[in-house]
Amino acid sequence: MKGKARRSIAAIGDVRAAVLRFCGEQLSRRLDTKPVEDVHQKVSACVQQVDPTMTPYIFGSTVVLGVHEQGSDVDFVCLSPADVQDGKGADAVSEVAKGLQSGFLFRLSEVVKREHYLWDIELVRRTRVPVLRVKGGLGVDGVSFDVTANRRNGVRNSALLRAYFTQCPEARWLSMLVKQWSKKTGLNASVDGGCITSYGWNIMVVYYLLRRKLVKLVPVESCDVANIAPMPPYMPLETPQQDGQALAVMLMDFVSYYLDEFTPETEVMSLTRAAGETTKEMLSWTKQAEDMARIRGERIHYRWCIEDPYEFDLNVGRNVTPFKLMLLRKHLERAQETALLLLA
Ligand code: DUT
Ligand code: MG
Ligand code: MG
Ligand code: MG
Repeated sequence: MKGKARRSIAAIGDVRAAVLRFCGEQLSRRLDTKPVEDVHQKVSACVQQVDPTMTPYIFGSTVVLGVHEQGSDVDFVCLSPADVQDGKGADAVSEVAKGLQSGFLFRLSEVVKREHYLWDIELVRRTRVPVLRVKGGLGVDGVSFDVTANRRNGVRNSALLRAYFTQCPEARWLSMLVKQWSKKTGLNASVDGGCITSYGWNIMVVYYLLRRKLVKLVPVESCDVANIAPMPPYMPLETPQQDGQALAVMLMDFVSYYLDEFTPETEVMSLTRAAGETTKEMLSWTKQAEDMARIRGERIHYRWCIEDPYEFDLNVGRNVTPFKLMLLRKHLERAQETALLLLA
């Protein structure tokens, strides 16, 4: 992004202290995955009643970060033995496939209602992926979760992110810092008016690490559901090394990479090819493709391009409109002054 005008940049000593404070706060809380294991058991028991051949797999932040952050939801997908055996297979995207998934989730919702009448549940069929949403109340010890069916891609992409984050000790901390900043600024899609999912922010973190050669490329094909456990092991977090110096430098460098070096006009954040090699032109992610999508009644933007490693032709940044891109730039500028709002 251009426009290097006079910007004040947080002093690295202040950033280091703020980052240590953030990590200290996180480490003072419960981060183990026992609450997730408990929910996993309860969900498994319900799934068993609907179809004993289906297995609920956990994906999302529990897998990616290896911890359970308070307030984060838990993501489940129920897979059949055939889904698992063909663990590198592409996910079906047809309406028929979606209908079958909704059918399974409906039957599951009936069982869940019967077994756990205190849980607040909602079956959402109209989204790209049908999902059963369960809001944590007293009944599930405050843990909220989503259940989907027959889709391997979330399990694969979570394993891929985990394989990156375990290569570099600062990476998980950077991911957590970026995620909480994206939620505070309203840029995270989980907030009303937000535009990039936590998943998208994680790909951005990994793409930055690849660009800086802080991690090695993990072939996307190496993630095979057949070799992935339904419930991933807990990976305790540790206090950052060197009093947080390396992490502080990395955080500030992440912001300046996306402000001043990344070229959204031509470049695509992609984990599929060597970092820096994927262009919008190669993927035909052009103005014309935006117009074509609009004719089909979809709103897809190619202003901030994040290639999904497993879905065909899907921009994870598709909700970044020209206006949202401007907001993103403003928030990044402010992040440079405030170290992702840690000093605000
Ligand atoms: N996911 C996709 N495609 C998307 C969004 C999400 O495959 O466009 C999958 C992968 C991801 C999981 O859902 O690992 C959960 O996504 P979310 O955005 O909720 O990320 P999270 O890491 O679970 O973060 P949070 O703590 O905000 O829930
Ligand atoms: Mg999640
Ligand atoms: Mg989420
Ligand atoms: Mg979720």
